[in-house]
Amino acid sequence: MFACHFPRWRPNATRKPWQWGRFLPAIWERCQTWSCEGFNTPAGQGQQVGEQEKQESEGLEMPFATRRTETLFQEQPKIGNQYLEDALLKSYLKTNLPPKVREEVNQDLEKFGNRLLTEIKPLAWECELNPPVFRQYDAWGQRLDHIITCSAWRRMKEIVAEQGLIAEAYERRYSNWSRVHQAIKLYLFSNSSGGFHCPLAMTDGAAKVIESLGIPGSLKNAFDHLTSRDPKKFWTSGQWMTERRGGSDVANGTETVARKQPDGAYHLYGFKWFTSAADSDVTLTLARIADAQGHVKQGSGGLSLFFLKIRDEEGKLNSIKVQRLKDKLGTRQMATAELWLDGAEAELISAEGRGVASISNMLNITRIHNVIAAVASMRRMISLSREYALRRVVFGKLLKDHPLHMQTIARMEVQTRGAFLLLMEIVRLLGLVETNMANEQDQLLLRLLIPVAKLYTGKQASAVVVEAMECFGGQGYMEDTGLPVIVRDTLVLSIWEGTTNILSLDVLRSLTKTQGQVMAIFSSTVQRKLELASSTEKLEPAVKLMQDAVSNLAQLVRRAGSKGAVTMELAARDFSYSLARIYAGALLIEHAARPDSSSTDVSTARRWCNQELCPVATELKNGSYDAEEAFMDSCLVYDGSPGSGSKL
Ligand code: UCC
Repeated sequence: MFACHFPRWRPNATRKPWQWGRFLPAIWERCQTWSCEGFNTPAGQGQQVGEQEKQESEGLEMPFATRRTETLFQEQPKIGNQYLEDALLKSYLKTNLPPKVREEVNQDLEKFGNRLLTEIKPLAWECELNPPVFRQYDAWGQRLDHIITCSAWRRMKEIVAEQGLIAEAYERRYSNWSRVHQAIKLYLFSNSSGGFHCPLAMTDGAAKVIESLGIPGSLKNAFDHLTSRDPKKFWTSGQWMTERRGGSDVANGTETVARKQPDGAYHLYGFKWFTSAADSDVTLTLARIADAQGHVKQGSGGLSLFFLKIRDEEGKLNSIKVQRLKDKLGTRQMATAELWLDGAEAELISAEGRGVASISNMLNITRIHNVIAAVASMRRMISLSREYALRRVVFGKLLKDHPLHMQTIARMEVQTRGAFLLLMEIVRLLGLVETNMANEQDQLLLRLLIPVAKLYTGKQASAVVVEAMECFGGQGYMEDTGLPVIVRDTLVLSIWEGTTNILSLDVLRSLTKTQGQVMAIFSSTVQRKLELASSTEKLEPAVKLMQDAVSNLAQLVRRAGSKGAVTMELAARDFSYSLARIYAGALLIEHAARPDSSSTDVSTARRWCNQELCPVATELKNGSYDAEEAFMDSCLVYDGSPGSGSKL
């Protein structure tokens, strides 16, 4: 059916084997234009190919020419200034920022976009090619525990200080809009950061914790370093929460013990299993304070929060031993280590037993950074895909002229736009909270939306980057294109800072803590946004779908009180997805209802709302959260395995 016109080239006796090899590139090049009947083949093309082939076989030297093998047969996709090329970002700023702020922010972002292209992106690639190296001993057996980072990584640290990527949020020169400004810079930076966005996330989180403690005198110096614009002064922070027994279950898995010293400081003893950016200057970590008899309190109430410097002025480690560096799937540019704390000197910075609640301030910031990274990865892969589609010819025409290919990218674009507006909403709310301009409702909404956005965008990003990799065919799978780096580095986003299920349970935690009040705020906020669109005819179908989803959700929440804990847990993930889809839908509709909105804004909102907006309602109707279904889940998982006997 698909009779392909292969080049009629046959090896013959007079042709030497080395000549066949020289002919292969010509065949490959021809492959780019092979026509297949059944596909859209321009009339007469087959005949043209035949003619060309004849000419080539007559002049054998031409296809064998080295010149031809060295000719690039596919141009690589190139990206431009990522700020200038981001239509939604620019329209968001135009709609929301006060004119004076917008003008200044616009200039800064344009300049930053250029610097990213010319200076920062090449450094990121260097970071990828020169991952950190661990040197445990010197030639004479002396213990060193040196984590050696490359010069590009160290340069990155200077640049982020100069650019004020942390400082911007704490100086608040644009009042409540400072967080939006910072988040956009981080969003542009993320995929050109060579992994440096990770220490930045934790640095921001540490500064936030210190600020929320009122910047006590003992931490003033650290706060100044963490929020400095001076490259010589700027410090980064770690966030050591994970131990061998506790990644998610920090409360029960943390074994590190803190012993109080006569001078009031503490010495920490324990083993930290994952410590990201282990080359940082300082860190926050959790430990259990031992009493005079050496006893510690177990559980969440036994954990306290500590601040420590990782090295002293001479660079000597603070009674810390590096066991080894982690061998990770991605984020290889950044040193993640296993560390022994062998009496590391630390300062207690929370009330005793309030460690988890205190470090939550850090978690909520790093989770926002996670959202930034997720949206940035999606955006970068789409930018590359759409650019490639302008260069790559298949089946006789550019990829951009293949409707199915465009549909694939457009679907990713819709997902990315929803995620972007969700991100902007969170940082907008954070900015209001930090400048005392938020009411209680804003605060509760922010508390709810952080885990919702983190879990949802982490999953979206993983799906989008894998889909986008396919837009490059086999090239997408090639290491030296840099595309697999983006894919690998994105896959961690649904894991670190809390997995999807842990974040879903955190969504329930925020509901329980407010006795459901936060859901009333959620619904009324969504309704308000929908009302703004009520007079926009083109958005009517989308608004209708949203209203149905909101009412399904409200019904479900009303009935939730009578459901048991298992049902709530089983519904947690679908419930969180429903919140994400509904809230992002409302934001897209609100954006599309602006007087100067574009047809793409309207189309995005409509397309977003055509997906299932409230999966939790459907699954509830299907009985997916019933006890029998939970039992069947286990049966399915263990079907045929040795564990099944005990289950059935
Ligand atoms: O992976 C890590 C480093 C990676 C590198 C950083 C990359 C940054 C990425 C940026 C992109 C470039 S560090 C490890 C990350 N680990 C986690 O995320 C832990 C995941 N597990 C959880 O989140 C759990 O839910 C826990 C640990 C928070 C659960 O702890 P508990 O103690 O069992 O939970 P409780 O008892 O419910 O909560 C204790 C208190 C409560 O306050 P009170 O006592 O006043 O009622 C909670 O309301 O903490 C409060 N709380 C929170 N408050 C708990 N979570 C939160 C929250 N998210 N926000 C506000």
